[in-house]
Amino acid sequence: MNKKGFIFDLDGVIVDTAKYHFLAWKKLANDLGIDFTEDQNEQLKGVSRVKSLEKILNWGGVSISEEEFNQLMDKKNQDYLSYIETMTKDEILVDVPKVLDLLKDENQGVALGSASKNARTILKKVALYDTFDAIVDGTNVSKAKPDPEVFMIAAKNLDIQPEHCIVFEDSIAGIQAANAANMVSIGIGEEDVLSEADFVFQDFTEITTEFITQLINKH
Ligand code: B16
Ligand code: MG
Repeated sequence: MNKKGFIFDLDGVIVDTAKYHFLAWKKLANDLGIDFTEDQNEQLKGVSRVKSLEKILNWGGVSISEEEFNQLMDKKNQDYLSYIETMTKDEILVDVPKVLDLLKDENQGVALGSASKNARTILKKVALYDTFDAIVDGTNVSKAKPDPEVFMIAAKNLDIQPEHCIVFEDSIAGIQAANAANMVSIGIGEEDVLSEADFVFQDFTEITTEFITQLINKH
């Protein structure tokens, strides 16, 4: 069968919103008297908003009420939304449109599989909302990556079997989710970090037409 499902993570694969998450989490942490470094931000990649705040509070040894927790989550998201407000298609990562165009030309299924509850807003900002045949994000799932739920729903919405799906991911949790879903996992980033992936590329400039054609024609 040569119609496959190609599922893209958002942050770190299509756009670099990690830098905006960093600014918003850093402000929140510092306001609570907690240090927050770029290394810690790395550990929040692909992690849901709730789990991210839990980790930050844990690192700082701070405990708060449930009400305050919810207020902080809201505040962080308001800050984050103010950063993504000005995003344009110039922020799409290099050569992502090249691969999306190729998949569209080849009539392949193309889906988004992101942990972010803001994914639809971001896709509209960067003018990619209509590119995807299916969009599954943090508002559609009950279990966070590394649970395969987000990618399983994407495959179902594309009407393509999981074993005929290919996932592009920048986080370890996301690669584990793709592997658990029995999909081909393609890591975007550092080889040593994403060693559990079936293939790893630094970015989309390294992904050739031949490679995509092989994935399409694979049994
Ligand atoms: P939000 P992805 C993830 O996006 C980010 O990598 C992660 O840092 C963030 O906490 C998570 O989305 C939730 O985002 O607060 O917007 O719901 O990589 O799965 O596209
Ligand atoms: Mg990501």
